[in-house]
Amino acid sequence: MKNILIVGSTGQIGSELSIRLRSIYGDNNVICGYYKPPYPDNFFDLGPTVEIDATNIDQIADAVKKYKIDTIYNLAAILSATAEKNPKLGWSVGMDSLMNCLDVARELNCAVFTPSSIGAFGNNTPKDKTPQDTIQRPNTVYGITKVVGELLSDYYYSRWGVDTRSVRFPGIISNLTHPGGGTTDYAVEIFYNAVQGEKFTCPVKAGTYMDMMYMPDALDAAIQIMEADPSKLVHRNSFNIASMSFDPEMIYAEIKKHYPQFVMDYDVDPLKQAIADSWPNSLDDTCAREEWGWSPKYDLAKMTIDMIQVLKERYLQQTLTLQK
Ligand code: AKB
Repeated sequence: MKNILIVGSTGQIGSELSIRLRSIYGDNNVICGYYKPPYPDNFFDLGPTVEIDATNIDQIADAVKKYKIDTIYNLAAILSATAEKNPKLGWSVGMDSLMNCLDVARELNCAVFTPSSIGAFGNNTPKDKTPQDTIQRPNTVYGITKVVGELLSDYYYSRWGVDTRSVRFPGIISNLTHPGGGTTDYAVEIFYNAVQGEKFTCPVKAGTYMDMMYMPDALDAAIQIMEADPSKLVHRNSFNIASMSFDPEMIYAEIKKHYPQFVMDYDVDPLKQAIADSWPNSLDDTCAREEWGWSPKYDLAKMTIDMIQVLKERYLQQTLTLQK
């Protein structure tokens, strides 16, 4: 990767992936595509940016030509719970951005990363240690866009040789930009409440297991898969990756080790619960480990320590700034 375009660079993944990519490939070689505010305060100072509506193919093509792009990170998406409330929007954002990125990549010779998700599986997929190649019959529009994305990306590779690659992200836990509209968002929000001394009300039941991942590992995955030796890749779109699986009681217990007074109760959101129940408990990521050396660094305990430390420092800084 030399010149990279991120479509959807201000979202949960994009806002941290852009920082990491710029630290590796150079500030001027990573072009951040943005669509709607809010942008971080310093967004326009950190490196090249370009306004891109992912549903507009000309805007993507113009940016690819202007900046001589060789790799596109296609991150535009509407997450699972929001997409269930507005299926048409979920479908059009997911599919239009994908088709546009694939067509531009085919025409202008770029590699494309498009994330898939644990949402690409459904009720009749094996729940535990879900295999790499298995039944994929999701019952959410988000999941359907992810399965179509996997299939179309493989199609563009086998038919036209477009270098498409992908991983199936679990719920991603991050401390910079909030996810918004996902089923796994609770595992991010719980940290913010704990650090601010507030009670947390969990929208999914105790005993609901899902794969989760700390953002630094997710970023490693998104970069390593694009840098992987293509001759070693048996699969492409998309690889199971995993680092931890937990239910609300497990993350609550882990946070309580640091905040013994912290309180969590439940108010189950039927939509999120139904989505979570249809997803795997844990994925088998053997193929990613074997084909491109996937190896996560964070488990639940290590992630909890880091999340709390980062958020605590941030709130302390904010308090000090307000007192000045
Ligand atoms: C969501 O909850 O929708 C996402 C995902 C698992 O893809 N975080």
